[in-house]
Amino acid sequence: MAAETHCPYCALQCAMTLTPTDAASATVATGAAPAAPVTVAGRDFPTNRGGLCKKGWTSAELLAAPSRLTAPLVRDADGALRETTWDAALDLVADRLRDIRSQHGADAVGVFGGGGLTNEKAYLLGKFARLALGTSRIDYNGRYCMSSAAAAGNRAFGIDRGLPFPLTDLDDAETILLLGTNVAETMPPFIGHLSGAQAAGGLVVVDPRRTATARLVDDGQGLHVQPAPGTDLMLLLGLAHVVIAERLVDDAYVAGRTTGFAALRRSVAQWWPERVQSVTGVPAATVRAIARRLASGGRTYILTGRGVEQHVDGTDTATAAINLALLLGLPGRPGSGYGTLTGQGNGQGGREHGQKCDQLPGYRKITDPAARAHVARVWGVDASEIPGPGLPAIELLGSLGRPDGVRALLVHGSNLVVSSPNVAEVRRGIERLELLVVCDFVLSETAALADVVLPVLQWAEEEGTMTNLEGRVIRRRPALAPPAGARDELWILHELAMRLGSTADFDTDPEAVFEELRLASEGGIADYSGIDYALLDSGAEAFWPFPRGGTGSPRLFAERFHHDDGLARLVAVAPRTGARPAPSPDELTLVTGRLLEHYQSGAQTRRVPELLGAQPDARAAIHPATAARLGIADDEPVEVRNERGTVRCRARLTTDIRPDAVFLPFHYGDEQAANLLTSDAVDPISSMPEFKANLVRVTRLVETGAES
Ligand SMILES: Nc1nc2c(c(=O)[nH]1)N[C@H]1C(S)=C(S)[C@@H](COP(=O)(O)OP(=O)(O)OC[C@H]3O[C@@H](n4cnc5c(=O)[nH]c(N)nc54)[C@H](O)[C@@H]3O)O[C@H]1N2
Ligand SMILES: Nc1nc2c(c(=O)[nH]1)N[C@H]1C(S)=C(S)[C@@H](COP(=O)(O)OP(=O)(O)OC[C@H]3O[C@@H](n4cnc5c(=O)[nH]c(N)nc54)[C@H](O)[C@@H]3O)O[C@H]1N2
Ligand code: SF4
Ligand SMILES: [Mo]
Repeated sequence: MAAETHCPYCALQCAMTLTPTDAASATVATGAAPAAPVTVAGRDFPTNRGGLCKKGWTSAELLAAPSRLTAPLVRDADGALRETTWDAALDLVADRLRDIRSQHGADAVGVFGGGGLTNEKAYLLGKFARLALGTSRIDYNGRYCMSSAAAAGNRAFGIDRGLPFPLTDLDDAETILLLGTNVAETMPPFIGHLSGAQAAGGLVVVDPRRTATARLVDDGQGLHVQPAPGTDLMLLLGLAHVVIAERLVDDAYVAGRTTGFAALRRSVAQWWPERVQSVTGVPAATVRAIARRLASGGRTYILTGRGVEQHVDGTDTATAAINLALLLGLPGRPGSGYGTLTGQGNGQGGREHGQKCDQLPGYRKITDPAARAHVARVWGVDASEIPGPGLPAIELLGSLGRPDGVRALLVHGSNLVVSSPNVAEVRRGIERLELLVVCDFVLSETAALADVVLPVLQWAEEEGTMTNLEGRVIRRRPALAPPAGARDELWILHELAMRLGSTADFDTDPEAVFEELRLASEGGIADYSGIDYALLDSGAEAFWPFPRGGTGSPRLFAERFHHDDGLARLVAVAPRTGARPAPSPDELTLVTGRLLEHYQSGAQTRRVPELLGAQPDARAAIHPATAARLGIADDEPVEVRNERGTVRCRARLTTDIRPDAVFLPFHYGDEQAANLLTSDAVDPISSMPEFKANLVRVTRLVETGAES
């Protein structure tokens, strides 16, 4: 039976139809490597209009890959991972967790979740942590992803829905400012929504690299500006300065729909374009031209991505982008708006239902007595049984194996020893753990370090819901039966909860879990109570907030923002002195990011031959002028290093990068992990680490005995 579902990877959630093949049985006869057991076809859907990227096309390859895990693994006395039965593995995990908890308290057990989990799994994981484990120590990889944009959105609008409008609204835009996002590689079908702005000559791409997205403006279709990495806050302050100085503010909107203008005006007064130029490298005339274009009154959008958000000042930078949008009256104006592009498959839903350390389902605050009382009722417990706020990801990982820290860690949907900042330190923390349990369907670098690995299902084998980058709730549907030895994560949580003696309900049926999530989210900011599987299966659109008996909300902010007074907040922000160390002359700024072919830590895509073949290893992108100065030729091995670590890889010379920067993708493990070099200093508001602007030195790697 063909299944109508969506891609396993990014938040665009391109629609696909999966049709089972008999290839799997055919290959048994021929002895060839197992082929994909389903074929993948793009399906019409507003975000992708039938298109898929390479990752989507090849996504079925992992279903029957030899590297797929199909039995629980437990580490032996001799240190090797060996297959065992589910009962043995689950009994072992429950026994060890009980021991550690009784000796060191419930907070000695930690949980690390992921933005790729379905809503049902994310919700149940949060409940499992709080009730079955009784721990406050849960956080997730969305901390590395959406936390700064979320904090900025909550602060300004009182709500955090990445795109407060359907993606197709962009189609008719005349001007789109893309800040730090490379959608042409990270969400390829997205660029179909940019063609209106391109045709109007109004696509403005802000990226220190000349990316595939930046090249979309090459034929007079807009503008690419290449600021120094980490200087977007100043650029945005400069744009606001020009808007105010040249009287381009939408005065009626600012007066009627916002607060905070006076302080904002003071905060940008000093950021005249010439000063912005001296800090960012963007010519003053360009700053003025962009401001004027944005204010020209046409259909205008400002969109941010990780390039401006994954910084120690990411929240303030996203805030500065929102301030600019508010000055121009964009949010809520038909045909205009501000948004952030959510990244992971369920990066939106995954940040709403309780994986965050300070959060309960429905985007409720765990410190709010009314929120606790509501969720306690749904969970059938006393509110006092729900722990308080835990620790954000970096602090949680920093506490691993420490006397008062986390001694046992359960990981669901993250390859954190590749994707975390300052990852050498994280690896040392993992070694100090008494117990590491990883649920995954491949032996990721993190799973390879575990004491117990529990094999889970893949997207094509499971039921559930995802919430895409538009805040649209969609159905994930199974196309085939899972391998005999793999188990649904809902079942795993249920089994562990039973073994731990929990009296709370841990349903194993996704629809039943969704029904509970509806109740738990009811009345919260992310209210799903009006949505059910039948509605989704009818093909109806379902954007949250979607209250019971109400309708969904494709477009937010038309009438009011979500603060009690209905007004948006203009928040004066300023660069923090010393937020980042200043480079010395022989240092370059390391920019990290993504390649089209690989997804995140690469745990999945490095196991797909076609994708690995296209991008087999990490390449450090260096400007030829810089390379010449350093005596590095194209393709030569180099060392990229700083006080935290060293990456050894090959150089790729390209004029697409600024001469003062070097780019590394973060998709590779071991000594090619870009995160050996990134800092775990965090944004004081969002706890986002500094992924995008770190100082490094690059040298030619002289291998002993090498020919050169
Ligand atoms: N192929 C692929 N697609 C993906 C993913 C993947 O891993 N691979 N991951 C998904 C996820 S989870 C996410 S979050 C999204 C991320 O999607 P994007 O935000 O598009 O991804 P990045 O490549 O991390 O960063 C975007 C750009 O920011 C630029 N940049 C770096 N530093 C700065 C800076 O200081 N200022 C500015 N203005 N730009 C800067 C980089 O050069 C890069 O081109 O992609 C999703 N889609
Ligand atoms: N230097 C640098 N580092 C970064 C970034 C950057 O731009 N630069 N970006 C950051 C961002 S935006 C993100 S989102 C993170 C992501 O980084 P990670 O959290 O490492 O994300 P993935 O590589 O997607 O890891 C997901 C793991 O879970 C498994 N998995 C997939 N689905 C499921 C499921 O349903 N259940 C379970 N149990 N497992 C599943 C996959 O096989 C994989 O091993 O990386 C961050 N790290
Ligand atoms: S753009 Fe994202 S959702 Fe679409 S096919 Fe590619 S990885 Fe999948
Ligand atoms: Mo992300």
